[in-house]
Amino acid sequence: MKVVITLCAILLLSSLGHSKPNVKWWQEMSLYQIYPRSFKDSNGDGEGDLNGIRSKLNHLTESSVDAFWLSPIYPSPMVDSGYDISDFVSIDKTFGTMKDFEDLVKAAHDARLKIILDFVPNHSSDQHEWFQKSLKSIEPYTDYYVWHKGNVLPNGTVTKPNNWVSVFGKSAWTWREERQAYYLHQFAVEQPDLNYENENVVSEMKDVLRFWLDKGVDGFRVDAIPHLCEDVRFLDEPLTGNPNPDDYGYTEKIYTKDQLRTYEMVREWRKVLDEYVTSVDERILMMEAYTNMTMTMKYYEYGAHFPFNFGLITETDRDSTAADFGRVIITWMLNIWLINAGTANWVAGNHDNSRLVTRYGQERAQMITIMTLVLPGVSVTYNGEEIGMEDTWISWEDTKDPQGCNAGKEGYEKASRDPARTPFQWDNTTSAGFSTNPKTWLPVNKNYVTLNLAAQKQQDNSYYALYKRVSEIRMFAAVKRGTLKTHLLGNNVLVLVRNIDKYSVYAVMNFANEEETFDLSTLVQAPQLNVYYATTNARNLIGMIFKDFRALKVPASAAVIYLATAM
Ligand SMILES: *[C@@H]1O[C@H](CO)[C@@H](O)[C@H](O)[C@H]1NC(C)=O
Ligand SMILES: *[C@@H]1O[C@H](CO)[C@@H](O)[C@H](O)[C@H]1NC(C)=O
Ligand SMILES: *[C@@H]1O[C@H](CO)[C@@H](O)[C@H](O)[C@H]1NC(C)=O
Ligand SMILES: CC(=O)N[C@H]1CO[C@H](CO)[C@@H](O)[C@@H]1O
Ligand SMILES: [Ca+2]
Ligand SMILES: [Ca+2]
Repeated sequence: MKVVITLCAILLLSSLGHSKPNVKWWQEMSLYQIYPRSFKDSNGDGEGDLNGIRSKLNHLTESSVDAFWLSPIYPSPMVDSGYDISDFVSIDKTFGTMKDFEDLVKAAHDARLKIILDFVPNHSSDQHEWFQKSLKSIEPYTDYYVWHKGNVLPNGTVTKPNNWVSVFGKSAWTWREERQAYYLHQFAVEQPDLNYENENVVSEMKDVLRFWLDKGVDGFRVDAIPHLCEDVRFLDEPLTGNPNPDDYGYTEKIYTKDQLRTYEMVREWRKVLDEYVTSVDERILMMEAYTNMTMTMKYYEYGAHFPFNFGLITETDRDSTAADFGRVIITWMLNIWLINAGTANWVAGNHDNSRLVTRYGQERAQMITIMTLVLPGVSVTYNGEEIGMEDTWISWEDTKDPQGCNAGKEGYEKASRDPARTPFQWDNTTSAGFSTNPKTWLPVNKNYVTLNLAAQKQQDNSYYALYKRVSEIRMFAAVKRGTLKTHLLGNNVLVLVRNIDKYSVYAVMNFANEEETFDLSTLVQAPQLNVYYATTNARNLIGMIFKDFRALKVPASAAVIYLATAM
């Protein structure tokens, strides 16, 4: 018999507990990320658009989604798939018109869905009017960006201000003849960094928030926030030992990431959002921050509703053990509990990472989907993960992502994020039902003929069936606002227990390649366990009832969810 090791038991008495019954809409939402270019094309040009999204809102409501966020939909030369914005307050014509956007907001709210936009404050496109005027030193735009004259050597040669490297590789500085100066770009050359030392920039960007809040959006997901402000002494960063000065990993980011002024800006944006709070409504700020735990937690302190929790993405892979997953969960819960901040959230995928099924394999991916849906707080789903879409191989000729292009023909396959950005697979018609056009901006994965939503809706053993069924469990009080305990049974079985009053939900996940027998008798205070859901390898368990908990079995690489009601 396996020994029960309680890794840690955490009472979630913070804002999810029953001490505060009026939980806010965003604290327990199922949040869905839409990558607009690849979701649904309504006019046959091969690119997704706003009317396409509007036509598919029923997919979100059917999937128990509460809110969705849109990757950028603003005018953009599309050097970085819309993260290079040339006008922060309008809609790119590829996606539609402002009227289409207003219609989408209305349709979303009519369907009781919250709509969240991507806010990209670190940089604009080099085609933005501000940058064009800044290039020519036209006031008040002269200092809207981070300009530097460079260093003048004794023989008159001008060199880059310092050794800072762009996230996409190569120097973060580019020279412009017109201005006789270098500008900073922490991302692509075409994405000059805005200068938050300039008060006009600070207030312009607050007005950008107000513009969209006035249109009725429910909040923002803030892009690349750790890179917002830089140290204005412009000193060289220390070297890491990586010998290639073109690699982002060449320097230690002590002057270009996690600066205090960045957090102060977050606090100011929160004040702007709070101008819009009503007794029934609250607009939210979510931070995209790939940084360490301390610096991540600090966003709560400075007014973010929450920073995304990327622990599952950054700390686990297809070889991780049950204990590794347990540790990621506990680390996050412990950290938010320590700062008394409340809302947890779980992100397993997004448009910057390989698809779940590709990264972890089919069976593990399913377990991770279960974890994100059963754990406390917010669950985040990247579009396509609910049907288990896989990475698509993209040729060098078809590559669009600058991170891929910069890596060159030899390196692009490793660097490009395009494989996780291909069109959503709705059905088995032309272009997977994404577009009537057989040619789409990125190719459709050939597996769409069988891997698509319509087909999965008809199979009770499909990825989507799992997503839909497990999402429904989020309505249960135990999952909505119950406590969480995690247990490691032996080396391979992780159990998540959610409990409120006499109701409990047990999610049991077996990470081993063989069947495991485990004992839940010390954990269950109810007369019986009812199997609510089981993944592919354990299908025969669905609907079964167990009264003896001492030697339960879970097949290799399977997960089982049990419900129990104490007497
Ligand atoms: C000036 O000096 C630098 C560094 O020693 C050298 O790389 C560069 O070629 C020189 N330029 C000219 C025009 O001599
Ligand atoms: C986290 O990052 C900050 C800022 O970069 C640094 O000062 C701190 O030492 C780091 N903490 C840990 C635990 O690594
Ligand atoms: C296409 O999908 C429909 C509906 O899901 C299904 O009935 C049909 O058999 C599929 N056709 C092919 C060729 O797979
Ligand atoms: C996940 C995500 O949105 N990542 C974005 C971070 O910011 C850079 C620059 O804007 C984008 O290229 C990434 O896609
Ligand atoms: Ca279109
Ligand atoms: Ca910046």
